[in-house]
Amino acid sequence: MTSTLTTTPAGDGFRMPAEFEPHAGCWMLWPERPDNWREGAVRAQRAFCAVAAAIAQFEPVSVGASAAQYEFARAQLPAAVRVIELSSNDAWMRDVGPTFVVNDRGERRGVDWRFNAWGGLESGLYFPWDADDLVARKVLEIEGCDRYRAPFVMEGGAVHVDGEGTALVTEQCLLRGNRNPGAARADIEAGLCAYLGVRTVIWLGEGVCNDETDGHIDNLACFVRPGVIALTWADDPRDAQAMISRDALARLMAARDARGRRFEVHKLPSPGPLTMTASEARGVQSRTGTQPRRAGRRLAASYVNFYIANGGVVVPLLDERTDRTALVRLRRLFPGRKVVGVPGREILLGGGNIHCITQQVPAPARPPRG
Ligand code: KQY
Repeated sequence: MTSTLTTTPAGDGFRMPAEFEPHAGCWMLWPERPDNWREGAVRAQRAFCAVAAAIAQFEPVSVGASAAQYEFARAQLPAAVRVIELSSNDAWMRDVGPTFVVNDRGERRGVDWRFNAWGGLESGLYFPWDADDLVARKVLEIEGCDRYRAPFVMEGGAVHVDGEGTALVTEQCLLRGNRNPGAARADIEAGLCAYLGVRTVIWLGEGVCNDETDGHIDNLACFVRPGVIALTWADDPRDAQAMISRDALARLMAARDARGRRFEVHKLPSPGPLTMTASEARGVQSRTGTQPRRAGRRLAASYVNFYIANGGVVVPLLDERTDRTALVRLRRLFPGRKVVGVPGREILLGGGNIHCITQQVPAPARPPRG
């Protein structure tokens, strides 16, 4: 049986490991809502299958699907992928799944953040979100992990860690006030330190242009290893992304991580700008309570939204003009891993990408001998 703990991970000696540390596996959810995924979600389902298959080359993958979609999902996904009946309101496992934490005695637990669909009734993306808010708890039961129920709203895509005490976040997302009204920067930092076991929080400004999550960090920048960061970059000064990325770079160059290191920052090209076509927008059903999809709207496309697996990196392919450069740079950044590109446009049309639809389960740390 698993328990809900009333202490905090940091207080109990737990920390969130970095994504580049070894994994026991990966969790995803099966997309189906027709008011977010065009054409009844069939194209997104194909894209999710390709992502699951790519990750399954490197580590075990589990996919949660609704009762209505279970049989179809099981038939579409590779046999090596475990499919489990699991309700959710959409398919963003990064944000609704647990954030796993480990200690140095080989124990693993999970943080179950409160979830309000990226902004609640004021500015969230859909209503209701009650099934999403139960996903982390269910995954933790299946994984046999004790649970910390965080007393504040957070999403997994809103934070990256280096596993050595540093967290990376954006002001646009965490200071907007639609997650935790009234919470000041210091309150948020205290929450991240207590629930992720970090000591230093580095604040970037805005996230990627038009990111409907209010600028999640996982679309803008991420750790490649401790002290090394990949940052989405636009050269064209007429592109609004150029100023956002320049500001992020300046902040990163001025920052020090929890161990006092300066950062080495590597730029990944920004695709596009890409926009939603009229036929793509027409394929999404409109529904009261869900944000509408409009033709011509700029998509929050980013190669930084990749997933690091055991021995692999799974990267969204987004634009023929920039895909090759992104892959070449990522291969240089991850010399010990196989970098695999998977078509990402259908996932992007739903508002995120490969990192947003995945959640790693870290391998328990090896307890010290003796
Ligand atoms: O990027 C994410 N982490 C989630 C995107 C949610 C989009 C909902 N339409």
